[in-house]
Amino acid sequence: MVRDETANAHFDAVVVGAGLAGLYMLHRLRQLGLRVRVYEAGGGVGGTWYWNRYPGARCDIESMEYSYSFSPELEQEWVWTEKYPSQPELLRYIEHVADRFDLRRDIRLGTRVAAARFDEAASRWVIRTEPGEGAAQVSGDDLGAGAEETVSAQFLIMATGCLSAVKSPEVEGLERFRGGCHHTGRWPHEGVDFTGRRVAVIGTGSSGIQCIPIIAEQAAHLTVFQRTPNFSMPAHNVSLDPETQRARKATYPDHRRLARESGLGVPVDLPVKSALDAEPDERERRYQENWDKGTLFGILVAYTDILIDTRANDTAAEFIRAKIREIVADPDVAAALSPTDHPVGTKRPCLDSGYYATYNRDDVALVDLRRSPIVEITPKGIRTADAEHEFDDIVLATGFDAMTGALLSVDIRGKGGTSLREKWAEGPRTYLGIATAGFPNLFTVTGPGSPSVLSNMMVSIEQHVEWIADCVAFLRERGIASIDPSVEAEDAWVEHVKVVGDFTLYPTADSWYMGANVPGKPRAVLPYCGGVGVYRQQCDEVAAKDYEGFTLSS
Ligand code: NA7
Repeated sequence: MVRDETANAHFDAVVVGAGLAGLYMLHRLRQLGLRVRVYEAGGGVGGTWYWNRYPGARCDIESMEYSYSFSPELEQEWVWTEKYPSQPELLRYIEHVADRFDLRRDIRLGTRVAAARFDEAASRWVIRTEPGEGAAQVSGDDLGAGAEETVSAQFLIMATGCLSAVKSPEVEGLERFRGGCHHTGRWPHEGVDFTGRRVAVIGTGSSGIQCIPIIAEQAAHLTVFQRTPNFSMPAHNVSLDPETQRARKATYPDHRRLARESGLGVPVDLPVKSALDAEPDERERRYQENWDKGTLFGILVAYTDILIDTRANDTAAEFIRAKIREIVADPDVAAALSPTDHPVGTKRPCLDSGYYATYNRDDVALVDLRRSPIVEITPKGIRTADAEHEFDDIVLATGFDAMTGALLSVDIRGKGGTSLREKWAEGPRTYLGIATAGFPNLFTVTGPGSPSVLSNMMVSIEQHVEWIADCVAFLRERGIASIDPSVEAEDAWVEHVKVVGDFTLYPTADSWYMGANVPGKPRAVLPYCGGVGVYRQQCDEVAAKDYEGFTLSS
C-alpha cells in the first residue's frame, strides 16, 4: 500500500492506462487545462492492442465503427485497410492518435500504478508506482520509464481496460514445461515461429479461435485442448475499398449518432418479432443472411427474444450447430465442437476465419477436456486423464480476469483506509459503473456495472470519458473538492444492474461476463445489460441534476 511518503509531484489528474480509454481521457482533460500524468505498465501505448499480438489477433467490430469519433478530422483522414482491423493496424492507428494529439509527453510508459490512497484531509489521491511489465521495451529516450515514485492528484481515473489482467490455466506444472509457452494476451513482440513444431493451444474463446487456423498452417502438428466449445460465425473479412470508405465517411455524423443511441454501440435494424413467431423457413433465411454478412451481433438481434428466452435462443443455436456439422467432416469432432451447455451470446460469441474447417486437416487434433481433463503439464507436454501429449510449444488462450482483475490489481484505499478489494469481496459495487462509494474522486472508465464489453467498446469509452471530463469541469468551475457516490445510489444501481441482467439469459452461462471463469471470483452479471443508448440517457440525467446520487464536498 502507499506508505506515508510525501508526493514528489502533483497533478490535477492521474490516468492509469494508455489504451484507447486512457489516451482520450488525457486529451479531454488537457483540453480543460488540467495537469495530467498517465501511467502505462506496457512498453508502448495501445492497451489491449499493445499486448494481444498473437497470430490472427483482430477486432471483431468493424474498423469504421471501432474508431474514435471525437475528431472529425481524424475520422476523415485515417484510411482503414480491412473491414475488421488486425492488431498491427489498430496499434498503428493508436500510435498515430498519440502523435497527432501530442499525447506522449504526459505518458510514463513501463510504469505500473501499484497503490493509491485517498488522503481525506487534502481530498487528493496519493499514488505509488513501480516498474511495469513493459519497462524493458521502452525505448532509451523515454525518460522516467519504470520509475518508482509517489505523486498526488485530485482525480484518479482508472482506464485499465476490461480484458487486461491475463488468466493462466489453473493446472499443475506449467513452470516445469521445457518448451515455449506463451499467453495470447502477453505475446512476444518478436513473434513466434511455429514452423515444423508440435503445438498445443489451450482455450477456445475468441483468442483461441482466431489463432488456431493460423498456427495450424504453420505448425507440423496442432492439438487444441477445448474445455467448452464456443459459438463462432465467419467474419468474411475483406479489404475495404475506397468507395465503401468514402460513402461511410460522408455520413459519419449520422452513423455515429445512431451508434450512440443503439443498444450495442453499432447501428442495427431493431427486431420487431419473436423468433418463436417466425416460420422455420423465415428464421433460417434470416440467420443465413446474418451468417453471410459476417457480423458479431447480427444473429443475436435477429429477433426480439434471442437473449431473453431459451427456446428462441435455441433456434439460433441450432442454426449454428447445423453449420458446424456441415463444415466439420468428422461427426464426432463436429459434436465436440458444438456448444450445448450455454445459450448463444451468453458467452462472448466469436467471429472467425476458417476456424471449424481447420479441424478437417490431418495435422490438427481436438482433445475434449470434458471427456479427458488436463491432469498436469509435464516437462515434455500435457498429460490428460487418458494420454500424455508431447509438444514443442504451448499457447495459453485462457483469457482474462475480466472487468475487475486490472482494477483490483492496484491496492486502492479509499476513505478510512478501506480497500477496494475488501469492498468488492462479494462482487463489484459501483454507481453507474463509473464510481464507487467511499472512494471519492475515483473514476472507472467502462467499469463493472456499465455496458462496456456488451457493446462496441469505442462507443462506451467515448461516452465515459466525456461524462467524466464534464464532471471534472463542473467540479472545478464550482471549486468542489470531492465527489463521492452515496451508498444508497450505489445500492440502487447494483440492484438495477442485477434486475436487468436477470431478465436476460446471461446468468445461465459460466462466462467471464459472470466472473465464472476465475475460480473463487464472486458470480455476478458484471456488465450492464440495459444497452448503451439507454445507459447514456441515465448518465446524462444524473449529470443534468447536478450529479444526483453523488455527494459533493467543498
Ligand atoms: P475467453 O473467451 O475467456 O476464453 C478462454 C478459453 O480458455 C475458454 O475456452 C476457456 O474455457 C479456456 N480455459 C480457461 N482456463 C482453462 C483451463 N484451466 N483449462 C482449459 N481451458 C481453459 O478468453 P479469450 O482471450 O479467448 O477472449 C477474451 C475476449 O477478448 C473475448 O471474449 C473478446 O471480447 C475479446 P471455459 O470456457 O472457461 O471452459
